[in-house]
Amino acid sequence: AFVENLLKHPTFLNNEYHTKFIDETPELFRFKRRKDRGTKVLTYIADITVNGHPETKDTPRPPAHLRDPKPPHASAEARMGTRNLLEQKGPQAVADWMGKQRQLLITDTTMRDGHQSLLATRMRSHDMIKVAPAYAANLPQLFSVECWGGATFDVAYRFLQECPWQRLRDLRAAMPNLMTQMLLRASNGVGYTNYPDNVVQFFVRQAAETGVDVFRVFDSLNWVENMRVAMDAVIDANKVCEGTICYTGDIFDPDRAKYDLKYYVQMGKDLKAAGAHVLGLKDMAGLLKPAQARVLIKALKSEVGLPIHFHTHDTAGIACATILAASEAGVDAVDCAMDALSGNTSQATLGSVVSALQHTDRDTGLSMQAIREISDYWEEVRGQYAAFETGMQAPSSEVYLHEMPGGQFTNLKAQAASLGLDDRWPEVARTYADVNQMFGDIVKVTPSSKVVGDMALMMVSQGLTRADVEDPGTDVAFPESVIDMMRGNLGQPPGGFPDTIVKKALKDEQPNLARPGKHLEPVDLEATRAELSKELEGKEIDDEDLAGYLMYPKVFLDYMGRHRQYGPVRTLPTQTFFYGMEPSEEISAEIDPGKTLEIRMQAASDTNEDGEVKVFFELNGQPRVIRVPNRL
Ligand code: BTN
Ligand code: 3PY
Ligand code: ZN
Repeated sequence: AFVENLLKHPTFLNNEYHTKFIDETPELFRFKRRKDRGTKVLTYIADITVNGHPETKDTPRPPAHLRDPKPPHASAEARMGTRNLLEQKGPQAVADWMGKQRQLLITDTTMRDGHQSLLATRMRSHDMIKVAPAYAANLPQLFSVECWGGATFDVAYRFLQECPWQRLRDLRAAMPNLMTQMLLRASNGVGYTNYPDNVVQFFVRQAAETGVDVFRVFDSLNWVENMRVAMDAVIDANKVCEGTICYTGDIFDPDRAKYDLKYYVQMGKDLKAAGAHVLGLKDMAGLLKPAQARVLIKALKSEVGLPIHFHTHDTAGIACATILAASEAGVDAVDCAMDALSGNTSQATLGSVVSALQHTDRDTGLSMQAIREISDYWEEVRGQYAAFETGMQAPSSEVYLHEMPGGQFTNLKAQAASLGLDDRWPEVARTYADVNQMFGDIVKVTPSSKVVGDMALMMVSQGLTRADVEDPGTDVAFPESVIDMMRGNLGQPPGGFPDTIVKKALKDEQPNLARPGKHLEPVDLEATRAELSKELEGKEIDDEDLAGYLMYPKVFLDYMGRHRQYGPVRTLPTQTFFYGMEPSEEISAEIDPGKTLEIRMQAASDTNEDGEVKVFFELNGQPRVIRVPNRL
C-alpha cells in the first residue's frame, strides 16, 4: 500500500521525489493492515475474472483441455551432465571437453529465445519449472538450457508480475545436472543502456550465485573493448564465459566487405585474448547461409582455436540447413528450440536436427522419445499463450534485406501497426535497411537494433528518405535513442559512425569515443540499498532485489507495489493468471514448498450501486468473499 500510495502521489508522478519526500509525506503511510497472501491472490483472481487481464482482454480464452498442462514423467535418476563437470573441474575443463567431443552438442533455447521470439517473451516460470525435471532426467546429454537473460528479465517484472531471480533459482534447483545459460548484453546488462562497471560486475556476480553457469556475452556493436568488464566478471565467478561474435552481412558479398571473413576471425582472436572459454557465434537475425557457415566455422575453428557455439534463427526457413553445414564444418555446439516452439523467428527445430544426425558421426545421443514428450508438453503450453502469437505464417527471405533480429522482427511489426503503418511494412523493412547503411552498416542486435528500428519508424511515419535525413539543409527531429547512440553511449562500431549522421544528430556537440563505462561514475551500492529499503517501508533489500532495481528502477518499484497488493501470483496456473476463473472451477497454487492454496470459485455477483462486484470463493474449504471494482 505504501508503494501504491507513493506511485500515485503527484510529486512522485512528476518525477520530483527525493528520499526526503517520503519522510515529509505522512499520508503515504496511511494504509490498511497488510493482507495475508491468500487474500492477495484471491484479490488478483477476482480482479482478472471481473475486469480481464490488460494484455489478453480481447482474446478468446484457450480451450479447457489446455488448462495447466502436465509435464512428462521424469525418470527416477538424473544422470551426470555438463553441470557436474563444471562443478567438479571448472569452466576450462568444460571448454576442453567440448572441443574433444565428437557428438554435436545441443543447447535448448525454448525457455529464453524460443518464447522471446515467438510469444513476446511472455512465458511464465510456472510452465518452465514444471518441465525442468524432465529435462534433467530425460535429456542429460544437453550442453545447456538457455533459460535466462535477454528480454526475459525485464518482462518477468514488468508484465508477468514475477521475480526473475526466483525463476532462475527454481530452474537451477530442478536441473542440478544441466548447465543453465543466459544471454548477457555485456555492459548493457539485461537492459538497453550502458551501466556503470560496478553495476555490471554486481549483476554478473549475483547471476552466477543464483544459478547461471554459461554466460553468452555479446556487445551490440561488436566492440570487444566494451565486453571486457562483463567477461572478466564471468571469469572471476568461475563460470563459463562464452565471448560472442554477432554475425551480420554476408561474408561472400563483396558489397558488405566490412564484415568479411578476416573481420570475424580477428574478432574471434580478440575474444580469445580477452579470456573467453568458448567462442559464441550469434546469428541473431538468421543471416548465415549454409555455404558461408562452412567457410566461417572452419576458419574460426582453425585460426582461433576455441570451441564454437553457434546460435541462429529460422526466420528465412534455412536454419536447419545452416546448422547441418556448421556441424559438418566442425562446430562444437548449436542452439535449437523444442519443436513446438521452433521455426520462423525462433531457433531451428531441435528434434529434426537430432534426428538428422542419428547414425552419423555427430549423433547427439539425445532421446527422440524424450524430445517428443517434452515437445508435446510445450505444444500445450504454447496453446495457453495464444494471445501473444504474432500471426507470422511463414518464414521469409525478406530477412536478408532488413536483417532484423528474431526477437525484434514481430515486435517492430506490431509497433508499426500501432502507428497505423500496417499496410506499409515492406517500406519499413526497406527503410530499416537504409538506416543501417546510413549509420555505417552496423551490427543490429539489442540495443542497437532498437535504435535502428526507432529511426526507421520515425522516417516512414514522417515520409523522410535517407537523402532527406542526410541533407544538411533539412531539419530532422531524431529519436532520443539515435542521439544517444551517436553520442557514443552504446560504444563505437568498427570504423565509427559516419560523420554526416553524427553531425546531423549532435549538431555542435562532440561524441564520446571512449568506452561508455569509462566515464560512468560507480554507483554507491550500499547507499542505493539503504534508499531502496526506505522507499519500501524498511523492507530488507537483498542483492537480487538490488540488482533488479539497478537494472530497471521504475519497473522494479512498480513490480514491488503490485506484489504487495497481489502477492505470489507467479504460482497461479497460466490460464488463471491471464483469464481469471469460471464458476465451479478449482485450482491449486503452491505458494511455499508444501503450502498450497486450494481455490474454488463459486460465483460472481452483479455489479452493485457502488460499482463493485462480489466474487465468492472457497479457499482451502473456507468461504471467502472478495469485492472488486468493475472497471469495464
Ligand atoms: C512468491 O512466490 O512468493 C512470489 C514471488 C515474489 C518474490 C519476492 S519479490 C522480491 C523478492 N525477491 C525474490 O527473489 N523474492 C522476493
Ligand atoms: C536479446 O538481447 O534479447 C537478444 O535476443 C538479442 O538477440
Ligand atoms: Zn537469438
